[in-house]
Amino acid sequence: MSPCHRARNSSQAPPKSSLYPTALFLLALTSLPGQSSAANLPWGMAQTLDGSVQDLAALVVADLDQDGSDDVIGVGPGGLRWWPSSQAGITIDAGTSDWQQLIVRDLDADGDPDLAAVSPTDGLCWWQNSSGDASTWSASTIDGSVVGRGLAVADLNLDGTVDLIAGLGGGTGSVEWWSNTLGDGSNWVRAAVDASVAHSSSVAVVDLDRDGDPDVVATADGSTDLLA
Ligand SMILES: [Ca+2]
Ligand SMILES: [Ca+2]
Ligand SMILES: [Ca+2]
Ligand SMILES: [Ca+2]
Repeated sequence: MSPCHRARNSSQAPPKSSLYPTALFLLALTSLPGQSSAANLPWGMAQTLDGSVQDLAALVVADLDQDGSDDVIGVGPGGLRWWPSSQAGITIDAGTSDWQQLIVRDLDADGDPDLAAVSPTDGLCWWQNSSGDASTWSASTIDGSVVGRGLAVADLNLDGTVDLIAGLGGGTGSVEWWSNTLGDGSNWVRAAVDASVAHSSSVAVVDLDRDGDPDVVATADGSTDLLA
């Protein structure tokens, strides 16, 4: 069992959405749009990339195997998978969890892209691209105690290392971040961005006030405010 998946009691049901298979589609522009309006962009017929995937909660695009072409990576109750261009899906982690959000970034600063995801059940995890070509992965739990819902990545303290920022739900919900103190993903130190934001969900990092440092934008359940 991956360290990113807690032992689940046999009496516990799998995540509800895992009961629903879905498909991964490609919707491609058939020609350059030029001056086309939004209403008449030349979209082709939807092509099924994979018709057998379990419910996907989040998708990202990156050149995961560093072969020069972009790949699709998806996470959901059925696990963590990626689709090299024009190829069948490949499982990175078959462990089931209620994954909500996924990011891709070189978290250990070794030059290849790694992955991190959050789950309300299993917290915050990352997968090290051990071989650099996406053929071998090593999963690690960063913080299994949090009810993870949203996830962003940025060097929040501007020390040159890539950090993770999460929106947390549950009774202790807030916006928190994990400092990648050694820069290689081996040690993460948790701190609050704003502990007063209850039941946070989506988070993003952007220099909103243009003062040269990163700011955090977050949403919270039960609030109509966009927080920064
Ligand atoms: Ca690729
Ligand atoms: Ca890496
Ligand atoms: Ca940092
Ligand atoms: Ca700023």
